[in-house]
Amino acid sequence: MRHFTTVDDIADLKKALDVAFDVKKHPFAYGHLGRNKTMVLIFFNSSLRTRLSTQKAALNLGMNTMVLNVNDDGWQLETEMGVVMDGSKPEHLREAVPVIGSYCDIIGVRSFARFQSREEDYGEKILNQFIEYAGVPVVSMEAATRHPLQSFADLMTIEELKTRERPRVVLTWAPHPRALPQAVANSFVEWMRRADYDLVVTHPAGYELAPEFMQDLRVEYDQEKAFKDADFIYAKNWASYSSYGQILSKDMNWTVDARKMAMTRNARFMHCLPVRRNMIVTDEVIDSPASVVIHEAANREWSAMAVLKMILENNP
Ligand code: AN0
Ligand code: CP
Repeated sequence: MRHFTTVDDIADLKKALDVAFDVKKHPFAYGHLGRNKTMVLIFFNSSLRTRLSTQKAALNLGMNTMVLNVNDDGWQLETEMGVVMDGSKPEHLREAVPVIGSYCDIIGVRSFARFQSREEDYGEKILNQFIEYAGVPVVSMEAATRHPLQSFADLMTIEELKTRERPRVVLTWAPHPRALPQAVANSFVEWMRRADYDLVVTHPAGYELAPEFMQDLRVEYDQEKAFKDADFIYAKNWASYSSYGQILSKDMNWTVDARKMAMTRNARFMHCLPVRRNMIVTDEVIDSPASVVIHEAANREWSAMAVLKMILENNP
């Protein structure tokens, strides 16, 4: 593996999980791998978990880390090719990326969907410029269409907590006051499919995910039906893909509550965080023993460490 941007960069998912559980057990056994190496973490958007867990993972591997919040600390970066740069942005990614690459051995990038154009977001313009011009391995820390470090941690969490071989995993849309990317949901579908779980997706009409992610997966539009027999309820809001970036519903009937959780097979509640309480999920559910959101967030350190370890081993 050189770059990590999707589950497709993982050749053997079972082996990758073994690596993740191994580093979770032995966090400080591989400090030699990153000796005298540096990872730069670039953020175009806010982050709590990704920033801290990825930095911690790099430190566990003996790497030095440098963090740049582009919007607060650096020059504002132009991302469009061929433009006359007479606006507010003094530097182009075309120079910034190879310069950053010259200072480090691995780059982590967080670049959300901007919702200006579906083609631009789904073309992963920013992430692809990093891959093309960095000259070093690039790790997605959530790009416009995917959040693979999150899904990897989600997969670890389900593997640790499942009570049957092929658990029923339900991805449910839930209401949110702002337009959020489809990245977490897209990735979750992609990783759960590779894990061959019994995956059910439920959301209101108009929130269908991109066909390349859904493929032959059927949507259950009745949330209560979807919850029946579920082992895991994975809640997430996303804005519409077809009416790109729009909020079509804030229907609080889709909030995950105790009445709906009671319809499941004693399911665990999952969410990538940050979560809006009493919009996505009620206090009662997120504060109940069924909620595994902290366990799930803690696994972010190990999914990041597994990915960085594999990259260091493959790119000495
Ligand atoms: C982001 C999202 O939905 O993609 C990050 C989640 C990891 N969430 C928010 O911006 C609230
Ligand atoms: N789940 C997640 O990626 O959180 P942050 O946006 O805080 O990094």
